[in-house]
Amino acid sequence: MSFFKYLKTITVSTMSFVITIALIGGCSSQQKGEIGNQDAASKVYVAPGQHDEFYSFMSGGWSGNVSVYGIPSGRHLYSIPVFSQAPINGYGYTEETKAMLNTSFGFIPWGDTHHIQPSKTNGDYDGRWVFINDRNTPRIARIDLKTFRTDEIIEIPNTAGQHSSAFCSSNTEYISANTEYSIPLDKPLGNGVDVPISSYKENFHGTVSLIKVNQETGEMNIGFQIQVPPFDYDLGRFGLGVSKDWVFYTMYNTEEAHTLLEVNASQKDKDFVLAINWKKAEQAAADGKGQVVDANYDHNMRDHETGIAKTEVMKQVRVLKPSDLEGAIYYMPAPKSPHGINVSPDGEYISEGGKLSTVVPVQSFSKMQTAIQNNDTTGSIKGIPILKYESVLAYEVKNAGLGPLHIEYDGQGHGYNSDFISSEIVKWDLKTGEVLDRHPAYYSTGHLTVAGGDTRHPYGKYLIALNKITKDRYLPTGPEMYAGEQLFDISGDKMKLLLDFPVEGEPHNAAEIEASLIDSAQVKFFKLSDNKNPYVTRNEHDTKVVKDGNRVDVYMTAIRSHFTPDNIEGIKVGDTVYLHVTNIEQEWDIPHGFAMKGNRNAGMLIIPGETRTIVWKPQSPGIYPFYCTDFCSALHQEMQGYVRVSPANSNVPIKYGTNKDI
Ligand code: RUQ
Ligand code: CUA
Repeated sequence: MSFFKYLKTITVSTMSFVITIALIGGCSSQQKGEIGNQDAASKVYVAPGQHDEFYSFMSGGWSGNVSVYGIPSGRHLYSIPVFSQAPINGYGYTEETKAMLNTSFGFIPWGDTHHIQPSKTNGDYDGRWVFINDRNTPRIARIDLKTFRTDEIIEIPNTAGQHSSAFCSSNTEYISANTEYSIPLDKPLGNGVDVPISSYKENFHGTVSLIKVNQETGEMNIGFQIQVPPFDYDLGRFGLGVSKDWVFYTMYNTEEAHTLLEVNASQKDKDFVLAINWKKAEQAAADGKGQVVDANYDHNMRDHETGIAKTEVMKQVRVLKPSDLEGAIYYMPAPKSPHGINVSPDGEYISEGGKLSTVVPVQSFSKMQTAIQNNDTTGSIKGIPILKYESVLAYEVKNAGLGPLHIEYDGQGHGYNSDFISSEIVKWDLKTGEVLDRHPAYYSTGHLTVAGGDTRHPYGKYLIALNKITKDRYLPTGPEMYAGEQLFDISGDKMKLLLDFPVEGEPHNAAEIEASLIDSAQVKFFKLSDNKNPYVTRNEHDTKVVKDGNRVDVYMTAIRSHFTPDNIEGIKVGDTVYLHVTNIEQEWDIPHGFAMKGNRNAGMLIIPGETRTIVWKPQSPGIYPFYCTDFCSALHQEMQGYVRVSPANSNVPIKYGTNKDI
């Protein structure tokens, strides 16, 4: 059947499925899952004052951030600002955090997050960091789990549509990132970037990037890149256990199409999984293989002393070619246009969601090693040998549903795949591929996440379907609705639907970490004595207003329930005012907010012990009130003040104070 016909068939079947569901309406117990069931309710009930068992970190998709949920309750605990400015606390607006969003393209206040990966030790989560990618502006962020804050963002050069990222190796040695959209590269890697689009085959290239993580500090640096053929590298996973030295990526568009990919990149029957022995690649880079080329990318880090983000402009990167990696890089055929990929807890099975096929192929790592030894190949592409499909295949999961996208494992010998088109979750035996159970999902599941599902020891217990379409699952909110997640109990033979809950943006994937790995290590406030911000004010006696030409620095403190100073005069139109506010509280959960009338900027939230700075350029003379935005005490309303702004040519002197006439 031609692809177009195929597409029509799947569209029609999706439609009729959706229509069927819509017709069944509210009266179907199946559609409502097992929610009405007391037993299901008690499984997700977390009593008031009690805590959830797991943190779920969900990529926020086009929100550019990460959302944190409690599982099993599905309660939204927090959203971590990452690639997008966050008016909720001033991230990306304050002077301390703005540099976090610098890129070689300039300041970019938005991102598209896709894949969350927690740091690991010996293949299990260790609760130190989570990493996440921005697909549009190729960047990777590291979030510290003691503070739930973005501490570092590194841009990835020679890359576009950075989708197969940010995957993490067994001991967090590397985070991996790739090109999905191949692009032309500057000399000496390519022929330059200003080339006709029609010269795709000659001039476009893909890259794989391995980002080295410092084990003490978490700091990321690009270890090396590998230049690969111009296919679309889609998703990836590092091996575990026996395969831990390897990393695997799905890819499509071996047709090398550059237009109407839905048809032109679906011509061939098979695409590939790219398998790289990263240990050997690391050795090749250490031996000086490949070449160090000019590059231009930003590396932003929060300075641990001052708390202020700084940008370092990076100028070089080492790039290897497949010819530098003999015996360390292979293609394994996969059914056309595969999407998700995952590796079983023991590292032996590698399975992909062949989204345009109905089977899930499962490759065997040991068979792959034998095939490599026997040179069991069917040719090569640009120096990358292609292993024989049959030689590396363990089995195909038949009846895996329509449009299999993602796979997870539960550590009890089962695999699970999601189906976008037939909207279901299918459970199978990991040794044989025999289908054991299937359950409808509402609707169109993309990623799946089993608690701890990509580790050596999955917690199992729960599976979350990250659905792309919400339709009628909640009270409608106009034409735009949040995405819907569904929590399944997978502890028994049959999957049981326990709970629906909505999430912000489009969560492409998620990771559940045992709460006990994270909760006891939380930072509750910052020690004022450790605050090395150059504009810190540690007590009210040291507050001041300093004018130097048109620049005014206000050194202010906040404590329940007043600012010092709270009356300021002598500021003129044309001045640039830096409002440095230090929260001098030393107690958990007592932030103060700060907002200035007429400021063309966000407000800010200041955590105890920290200093935050917002810039204000008053536009016209007048009295400008400011106030605390966070209800911090019974006298929170009273936490306010006034700034007098005079005309540019006035001679009102700088005066400031609290509880006195200035
Ligand atoms: S994706 S729905 Cu961006 Cu991970 Cu698969
Ligand atoms: Cu401080 Cu309200």
